[in-house]
Amino acid sequence: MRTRVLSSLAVVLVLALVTTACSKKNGNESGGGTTTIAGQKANDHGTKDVSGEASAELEQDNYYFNPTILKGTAGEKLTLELSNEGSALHNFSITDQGISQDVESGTKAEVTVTFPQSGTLVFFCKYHQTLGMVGALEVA
Ligand SMILES: [Cu+2]
Repeated sequence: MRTRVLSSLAVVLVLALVTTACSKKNGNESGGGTTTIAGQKANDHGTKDVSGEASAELEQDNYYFNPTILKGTAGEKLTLELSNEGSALHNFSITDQGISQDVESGTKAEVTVTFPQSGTLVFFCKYHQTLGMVGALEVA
C-alpha cells in the first residue's frame, strides 16, 4: 500500500516536471529572447510578413513590440494599429519620418509608416528604448 502511494507521487512529480519543461520551451518559441537591431538591444517577440497589406496590428507591452520585426516591400505604406496592452504609457517613434505617437495604457492609436527602399528602419518607444523596446521595418 505504502509503495503504491509513493509510486503515484513519483508519477505526479514526473508529470509536473515535464509540464514545466514544455511551458518554458513554448515561452521561448513565442518570443522573450533578445536580438540586436541596428546596434540596439531589442526584446524579440517575433517577425511578421506584412508585404502587400494595408494595415497591421502592433501590440505594445512592458517592454516590447509584438511583432518586433515587420517585413514588407520597398516603399510600402502601412497603417499600424497600435494597441497598448501594458501597464505603462508607451510610444511609437520613427525619427526619420517625424513620428512620435504616445499610446496610453489600455488604449489604441494609429500611425502610417513607410518601409525603406532597402535594409532596416528602426522604430522604438521613446520612454523605454534603453530597456529594449525597439523594433524594425525590414525590406528583404
Ligand atoms: Cu514603452
